[in-house]
Amino acid sequence: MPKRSSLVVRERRHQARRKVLLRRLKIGLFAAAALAVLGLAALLVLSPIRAVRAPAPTAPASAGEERQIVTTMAGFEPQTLRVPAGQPFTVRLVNPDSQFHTDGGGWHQFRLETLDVDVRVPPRSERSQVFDGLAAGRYEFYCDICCGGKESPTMRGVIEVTG
Ligand SMILES: [Cu+2]
Repeated sequence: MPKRSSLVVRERRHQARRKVLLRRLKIGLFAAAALAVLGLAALLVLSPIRAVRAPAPTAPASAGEERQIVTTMAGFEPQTLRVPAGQPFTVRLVNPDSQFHTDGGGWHQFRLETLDVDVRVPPRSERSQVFDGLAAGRYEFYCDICCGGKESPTMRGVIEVTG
């Protein structure tokens, strides 16, 4: 009889310990799941902010005089650059458009076929293109990403090089 009761006691202790372990396991699993959900939520909340706040790439090298062209859905501003022949210069392309434009996602392009230049400017960013001294002439550029592409009269321009 005392043997049996000690067996029962041992069995009860065993069960109690198992219950405690099970409860700890449940709490651990719940905590892990809660952390995973919180982490995912934080990622979802922060990722668009991070995208918008993405720092502009470091300023690229520039040479000579710097000329700025603002490129938006309305076109290039200005559409004509006049530079002297044989002088290096830098075109700074500023794109203030947001990525929420349905037409091209806010990207613009600065394409000069004759010089094999193809700069793509992401939304709310700047890019620079350095030109070594050019020979006199007209160098046409266009954007083929938005607004009907290169056939659009506003998404075209020209660099007039005189010497
Ligand atoms: Cu464009």
